[in-house]
This record gives sequence, C-alpha cells and structure tokens, in this order.
Amino acid sequence: MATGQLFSRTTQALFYNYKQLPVQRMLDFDFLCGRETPSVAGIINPGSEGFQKLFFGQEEIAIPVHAAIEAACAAHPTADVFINFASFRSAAASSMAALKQPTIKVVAIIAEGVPESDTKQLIAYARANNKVVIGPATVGGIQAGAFKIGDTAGTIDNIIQCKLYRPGSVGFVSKSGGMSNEMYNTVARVTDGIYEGIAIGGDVFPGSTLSDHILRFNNIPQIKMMVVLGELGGRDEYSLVEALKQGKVNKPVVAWVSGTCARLFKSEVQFGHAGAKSGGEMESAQAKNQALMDAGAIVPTSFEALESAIKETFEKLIEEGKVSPIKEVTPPQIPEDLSAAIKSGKVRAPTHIISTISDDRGEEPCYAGVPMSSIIEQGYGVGDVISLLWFKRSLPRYCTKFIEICIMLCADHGPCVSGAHNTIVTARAGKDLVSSLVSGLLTIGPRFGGAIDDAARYFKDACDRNLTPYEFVEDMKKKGIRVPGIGHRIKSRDNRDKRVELLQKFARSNFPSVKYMEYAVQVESYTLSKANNLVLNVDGAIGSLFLDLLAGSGMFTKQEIDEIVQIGYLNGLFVLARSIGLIGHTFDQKRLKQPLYRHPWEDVLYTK
Ligand code: Q5B
Repeated sequence: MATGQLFSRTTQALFYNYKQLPVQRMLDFDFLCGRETPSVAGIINPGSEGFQKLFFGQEEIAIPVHAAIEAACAAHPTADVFINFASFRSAAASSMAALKQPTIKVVAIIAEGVPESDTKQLIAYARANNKVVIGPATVGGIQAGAFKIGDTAGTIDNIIQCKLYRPGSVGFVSKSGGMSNEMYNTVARVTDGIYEGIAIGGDVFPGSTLSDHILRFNNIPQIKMMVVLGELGGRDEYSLVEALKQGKVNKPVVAWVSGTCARLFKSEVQFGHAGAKSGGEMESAQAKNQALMDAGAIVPTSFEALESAIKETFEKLIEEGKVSPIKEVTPPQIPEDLSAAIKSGKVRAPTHIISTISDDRGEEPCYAGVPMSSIIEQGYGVGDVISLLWFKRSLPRYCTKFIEICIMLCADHGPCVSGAHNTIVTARAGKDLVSSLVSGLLTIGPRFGGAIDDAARYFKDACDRNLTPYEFVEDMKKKGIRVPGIGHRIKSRDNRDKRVELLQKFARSNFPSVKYMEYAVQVESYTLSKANNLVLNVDGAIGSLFLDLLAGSGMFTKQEIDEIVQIGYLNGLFVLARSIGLIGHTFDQKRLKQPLYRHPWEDVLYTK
C-alpha cells in the first residue's frame, strides 16, 4: 500500500445505505473546515432514487440518491471514496462491487461481523488493484481540516475540542474507533493536533493494517510524528516492528498496545473486538510493546504515560525545529438544528398546526384525553368515539346510542342512490377502493344525504323564532329554497321511510325533549298537504333530532350549539355511515367481477 495522502479538501465520497446522522456529520465537518464542496457527492440506497435534503452549513442542499453503485460512480466520477454503511450481511458484496469500480480508490466498511473469508477476498482484490480498504468494524478515519468518514471523531463539539477542523502534525492509527476519539483529544492536548487519523477496525483481518498506514504517513511531509494504538491479539503490530527494524520509518513513532491487564485474568479473555484476544505469548500486549520498543518505537510504561510520551516527542520535534508553529484558526459556528435548539430551550418556534382532539405522543393514544385502554376496557362504542373526537366530550349513553343508530340506519340505501351508483360505476372502471369510495362520497350534497346540517339550521331558526310551519315553508318558497330535510324520490305519505320512524321512536322514549323534531313533523304535515312525497326524510329527521340531543343533553352551551350548527357537523354522520355501504358496493362489484359500465343509448334522450 504505502504511497501517501488518501484524502484532501476536495475529496468526495459515495455513501452506501443512507443514514441521516453520519452524512449530516460529514457535511457539518466540511462546513467547519471551510470546504467549498460537500464531501458527500452522492448516496446509494439500493432500489430508490431521487434526492436527499441535508444541510451544508445554513444552506439546504439536495444530494442525489442512486439505486445502484455503478450508476452512482458513473454520475460522480471524481468521488473516489466509498463509505459503506451496509449491514454485515451485505457489506462484503457491496464493498467488492465498489472496489471493482475504476473511480473508487478507498472503501471504508463500517459493519461489524463481516465473514472473515469475505474480508480476505476484499483484501486480496484491493491489494492486487492498488486500492485501500479501511475496516471492517471501523468508525473510519479523518484528515483534519479536509475529509471525514461517517461518525469518526463523534460530535461537532468533540471535533472542535480536538481541533480536527484544521491540520496538525500527528499521524494516528489505531485498531479501535472508540479509543481513537479518546486519542484525538489526547493528541490535541499535547501537540499541535492530528493530521490524519485512521481506525483500522477490530477484526482479525483488517482491510489495511497499522503498518500500512504508518508507512503511508511516513511519506506525507506534513506528518512529523506518528502515534499507534494497538491491542492484544493478532500479529499486526509485528509488521510495524519489521518496518521499524528495516529502517522504513524515519519519523518518531509513539506506540502503545492495550490489553496488558489480560494477564490478570486466569483464563484467556476476549475484549470488545473480534481480534482482541491473546492467543499466546507473542500476541500479548506486553510482548508486542516490548517488540515495538526494541525496534525503536517510543513505548511508555503504561497507557496513562502515553500522553506524556507523545508530549515529550512533540516538544523534541519543536526543539529540533522540525515542527513549525501552526496558525490557529477559529472555526465557523455550525447552525444548530431547530429540534435540538428547541429541546435545549434555546429558541422557541411557532407551531404550524394546532390540535385539540387527540394525542399520540404518550404511551398510548388518547381521544379527547381518554386513553385508548380506557376506551376498550370501559366498553366504549363507536358513538362514544365519535362524541370524543367530534364533540370533545363523553356524551350520555342515550346520545351515543342515537349516534350509532344514525350510522347503522344510513350505512346503505341500495345500489340505485346517487352515491352507490357512482361507486359502482367507478369500481367497474377498474379503480381502487379509495377512488371508488370517494367518487360515491362526492355525490353527498344538498340533494343527497348532505341536507342534515341545513335541515338543522333552518328548523332551529324557524322554531326558535316561533314561525308557524306555514310561515316557514312559504317564506322558503318565496326565497326559492327547498326545505332541507323534506322530500324524497321514493318515500311518500303512503310509503313512509322506516328509518325516520325508528329514529323518532328511539328519541321519543330516550330524549328529555323532542321539541325540534315535533316542529319538523308539523312542517311535514304542511308540506304533505302540497305533495305526497314531501315527507320528513332521513336527513330532516337526523337534523331536527340532533338539535334536540344538543339542547336536551345539558352537555352543550347555547353558544356551542350555535357553533356546531353553524360549522356543520351533522352531514358527517351521513358521510361516515354511507362510507360503510360504499365500501361494501366496491367489494361487491369486484367480487362479482363486473365489467366496465356503459350507460345504454336507449336510456338517453338525444335532442338538439
Ligand atoms: N319540492 C330530495 O325531489 C329531493 C321540496 C319541495 C319544498 C322541498 C327534494 C329536495 C331537500 C333536500 C333533502 C335529502 C331532491 C333527501 C337522501 C338520502 C337517501 C336518498 C335515497 C338515501 C327530491 C317536486 C315538487 C316541486 C318542488 C317541490 C321538492 N322538495 N318543496 N321543499 N324540500 N329535498 N335531501 O322528488 O311546485 O312542482 O315545482 O331537494 O332533504 O338523500 O334514498 O334516494 O338514504 O340514500 O326530485 O334517502 O325533495 O322532487 O325536484 O321534482 O320537486 O316538490 O319545488 O314543486 P324530487 P322535484 P313544483 S334524503
């Protein structure tokens, strides 16, 4: 591997298997470093295409999303880093596909648990084709002030604290990603900071090794010293020992192999990483520390002493004039996400929606403050749910029973009514359930099913003003308005609407007062004297009886009743009820496999 820089301030990556947080962290790092272009050129999300909105500083940018690796590489030929956030199941295949792309030079594999045989194939392919694999089981790496892989170095606060927004003089390589965060901090405290840091990952077979990166760092002029953090298990550190012995490294190397405590355990112990277990004396932390020291690395006596070893080495470089003082820069402030700022109480933002009927944020959803479990445990019915969600209160049982009766009685009225007809025609045109349903619902209006609110409005106004039925009907006639709730296409004096009778019967025995309904009946007596079909219809019966429910239940103020009537809640009962029937008609037509409907010519009067 050797050669030098993997990244620069213009390096761009393709991010495989979109994860919002690491991509946003990369872009925040870019902004912090004053990069001109975002470091993520494109996202690959198998099977989906489009754009993903993210922030580059304060500006929102749209990053292209590609369905396949090949397409992404073709669209972004200058992006040479592939950051693979696939699961351990698919990381190997996607990494190999990326390595095979001529534009990709570095592949970072984040997943832990990639089968070792797969990793070996990736390593062999990368070596043969002069490409670099970082990982698996890694957080990635960072070139300070230039480019960062995924979650490397953690939060923006940590990155600022570790001065990773501008290059220092130290090359750092470790197995552990978690420990690399710790070490970025240590290095920043006692030197001028990190130039490049790589976590090679904790697997037994890392895609690139500690010595691969040390030899590479040795070729980067800006790097003046190197820090290595190894761990017990495996023999990776010995290739570094060999390189040191052969004089291939001419910059100071401060090294420590963690895991010296393993000897305190009676049996063999495995630490966090797959590779972090001591197989024998040679793989122990003590043996590797000794070998590194013998080969010329600066090895402290303990991990605690590592910081002072780095400090002393750096100070010596300054004394020797090998490190020139770095020009400190103040990084720009990353705009805080609104959600985070709100959470911490720093800002307040106006909401865009106000809702008072339900809340799904707690452990269980609530309807008007009543938890779902109470609704079920206390045997609430659909009438109770309607009263909670529409009227925001629990109504007495006779009221909710009345609502349920309305729903049941209006659920359907055969296939010939306007709504059902439309639904049937739509279903037969091959449309889906929702289209068929709404095409039927759209017929509900002043003539069909949607006269309940107007019936309530007009009956209330006339009754409250003590108009006689004669005065009321004639007044409406003068204005050219048909009395809502009166008249039916097939129902008449001699063919009464059973639904109206049932509603009236229930109300007479359960409602404290049926004043408005009695008024509607008197209006009906008068209209029937004009024509046989001017009966009180189902809309009129529900409209007048709901006025009695509102006024008689004692649950609503006068003002609330006026508001309900004015807003127009009551057509909702017909809409809700008839949806049941319209859905039924849709299923019926589909079940019967009915063909496209065409109205017969004979049934149309063609005229000029
Ligand atoms: N005339 C319902 O009319 C219908 C009059 C009236 C004074 C009236 C009509 C009307 C008010 C709206 C209403 C709900 C359009 C009905 C429903 C659900 C359903 C449906 C189903 C289901 C019927 C003949 C003569 C004319 C008119 C006069 C008619 N209505 N005068 N007030 N309300 N009602 N809708 O039969 O002198 O000859 O010119 O608009 O409450 O939709 O089953 O089908 O469950 O699905 O077409 O039950 O009444 O009568 O228009 O030929 O009028 O009566 O002025 O007088 P028709 P038209 P004139 S329930």
